[in-house]
Amino acid sequence: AWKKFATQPFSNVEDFERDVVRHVETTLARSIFNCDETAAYAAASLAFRDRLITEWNRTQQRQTIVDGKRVYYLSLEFLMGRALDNAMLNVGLKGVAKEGLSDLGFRIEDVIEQEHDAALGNGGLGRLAACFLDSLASLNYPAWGYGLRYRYGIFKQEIIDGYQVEVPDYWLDFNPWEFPRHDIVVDIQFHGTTKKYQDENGKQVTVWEGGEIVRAVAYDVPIPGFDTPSTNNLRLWSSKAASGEFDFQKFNSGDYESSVADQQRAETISAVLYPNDNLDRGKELRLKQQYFWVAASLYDIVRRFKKTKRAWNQFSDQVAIQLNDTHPTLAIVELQRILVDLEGLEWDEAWAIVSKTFGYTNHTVLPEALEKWSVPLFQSLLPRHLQIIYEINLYFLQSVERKFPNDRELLARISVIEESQPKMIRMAYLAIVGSHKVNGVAELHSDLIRSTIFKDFVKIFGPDKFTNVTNGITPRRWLHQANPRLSELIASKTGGLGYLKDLTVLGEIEKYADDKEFKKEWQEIKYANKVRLAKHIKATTGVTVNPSALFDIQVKRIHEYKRQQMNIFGVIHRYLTIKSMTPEERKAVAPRVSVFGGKAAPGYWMAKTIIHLINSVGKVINSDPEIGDLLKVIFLEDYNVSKAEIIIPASDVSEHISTAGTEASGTSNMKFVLNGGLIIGTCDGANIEITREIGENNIFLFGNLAEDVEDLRHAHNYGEHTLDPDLARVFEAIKDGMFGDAGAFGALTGAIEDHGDYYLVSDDFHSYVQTQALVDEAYRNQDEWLTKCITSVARMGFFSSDRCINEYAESIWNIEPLDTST
Ligand code: 26Q
Repeated sequence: AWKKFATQPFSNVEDFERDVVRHVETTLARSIFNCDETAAYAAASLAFRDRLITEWNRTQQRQTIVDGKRVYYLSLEFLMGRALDNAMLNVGLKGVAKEGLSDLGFRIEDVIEQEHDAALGNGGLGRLAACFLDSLASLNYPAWGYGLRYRYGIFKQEIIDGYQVEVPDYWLDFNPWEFPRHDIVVDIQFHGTTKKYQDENGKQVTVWEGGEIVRAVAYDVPIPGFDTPSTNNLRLWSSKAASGEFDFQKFNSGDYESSVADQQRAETISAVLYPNDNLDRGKELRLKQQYFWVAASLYDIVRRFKKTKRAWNQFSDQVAIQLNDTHPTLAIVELQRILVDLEGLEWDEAWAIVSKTFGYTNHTVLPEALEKWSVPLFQSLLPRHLQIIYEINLYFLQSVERKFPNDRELLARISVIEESQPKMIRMAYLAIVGSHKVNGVAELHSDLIRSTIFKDFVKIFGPDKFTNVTNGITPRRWLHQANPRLSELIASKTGGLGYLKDLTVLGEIEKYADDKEFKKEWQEIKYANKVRLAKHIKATTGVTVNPSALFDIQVKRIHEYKRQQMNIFGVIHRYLTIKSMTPEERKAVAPRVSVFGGKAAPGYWMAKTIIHLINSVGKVINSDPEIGDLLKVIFLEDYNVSKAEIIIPASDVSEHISTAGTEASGTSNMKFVLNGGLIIGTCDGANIEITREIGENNIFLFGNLAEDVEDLRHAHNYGEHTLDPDLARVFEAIKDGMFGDAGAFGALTGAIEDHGDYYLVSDDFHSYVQTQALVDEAYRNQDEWLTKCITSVARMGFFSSDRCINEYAESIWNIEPLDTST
């Protein structure tokens, strides 16, 4: 009987409309005569959700029956963006939805716009995790994501009088994409004490007792694959008070207030995403978040494994766990604790299992981003874990001592414990020691970690443990969804949407790189995308920009190493140059719109000053009647995933200009090129591999190389630093008050003039300005420009996150896709 009544999800327009109306009337309890866009969004989402749930359940059943190896992706960040558009496209029913919604009186774009971004991440690392989930599902891998269900995602950015103001992002008001699992709860322990004793067989055992308990509740999010029934699971943990007798007693004895306070303290753990990107601040609550999430996830993973009744030595044949940076490193310690303390395995036996299970991905070489936690903090919060870390370190140091006898300095350098005041735990070292593979995210970055920060470990473990997996992006969201017209054009020349499943098929469009008709269509699409962005700029900033101007875009987190300051100094230089021209000379200037966007960490004062300068410069230039359309400067408020989907397809040129050797990979560089924009960039991160793939005639590279950075910095510190003359003129203009209160920007100029110019802005400035002139020149020849763009897109196949995930699957996880035909 069950089968007969199983849910039949819609697949045509009429059934879709019926589902939407049913959800409006019954699920939302609203009259169809009172159905606005919000309600239409809600009902359409619920209709698609019904479809996803069916396939999601099937996928999970299939995984259980096959009983093969699964991969678990542990990430504190998942920057998902909107789900409805993605679900419609991945399921292949956007056309149906469009027609159905139109019948009901709605434009699908307006309905999609109602959704609040799921912004549970800061930037690159979090968005990478989201692209990986899309690829894992699209490639039918049995995979789960584990994260935290923050009540507040990354803050919303408002620009008030040119300054960044942070507004909380409360996004859970109505979220049809999550399913609370009130039956899946794990109680997580903090603080307390440890005791050692002998059990009945005379074996030494350690128990961890007392302290406080916080309850983790699972919330599941379905992740649909593209053009496949596979629908994977993202499990996010939410914290709440454990309803113990203690609270109950408090409550009954009239201590209501303190019982509520306990509740709030527990809920604080998953309340908010830390808004720092590439910076570690060592806050206790952050460590609590990490352990809470890691312990709940491991309990869940181990429980699933135990159901299969296998022997422990088969654990790593069934389970691969990938650590997205060091944030989940405690998982290594927690699994060792479970196996030794709770399951009674011998230390060595347990350690063999643990170190075969984990893989660790490093995303940064910046010293200020390498996680360290103080030993006293650990002692108080996780006393048993501290003991285990010491023990892991002891065995590790002993093994190194055997291999490299009498090298005390080596031991001090590689110890998981830094002998500082207070002592610190080096999480990256712990992650390396406890993993079977360590990877960087682009070739240069992987080479750098092998030759600098992890050099000693390469000597100890051998080179095979360290590898590279160059990042990728999902072409479903970053081409098909963000740029539907370009996707359609490509599909029309490559035999349909198959290219979205094998991005190397893009190669087939290279034969149109000189095709007049094709180029015309290409140019029209780019122009339409620029018109769309121009409208957005007008609506949000009030500034009118000319869509025929060259759109030059830099959108990413604001950070000194990414050098937005160099970009805005370049804009000022351009402004001064135009101002010094005769009207006749100005006629030859190529019009340009410089677009910036990105959030500064709330405590990162220098980054906030950069935002302030960009806005101050924009205010002056945009209202200068002499300049008109020749130059406009725009700061787009609140850059996020859904805004990226409008911004990226509209670029002619995008800027990826980090100091060489600092940007691990970058992924927006890939998104911009895939959408037919060219890059101005340094020889850093994935720019280098993009150049290799698309050809150096199709990219504007400039600046010093990573291998020269150390010497340049050294020279600066010995006073051999002369300010670039063009940059000096820019600084004079700033100091003259051309952009308002000169004092406000003293820190920015001072960092370069007086404090060693750590990010080499002055060293690279001349080369940057010259290369920008080459961009102007190249853009003048639209015919050649279009050839460059088309050729570049044709050669971007390598940068699909599908390729990237297949590399992880083969070389790190050793997992196979599931057969979805049964
Ligand atoms: C660490 C400790 C305490 C608080 C916060 C953090 C923290 C949070 C986020 C440290 C780092 C991050 C994020 C790092 C990040 O986004 N890295 C980027 O990862 C991308 C994907 O690999 C790369 O493309 C970028 O180059 C890299 O900057």
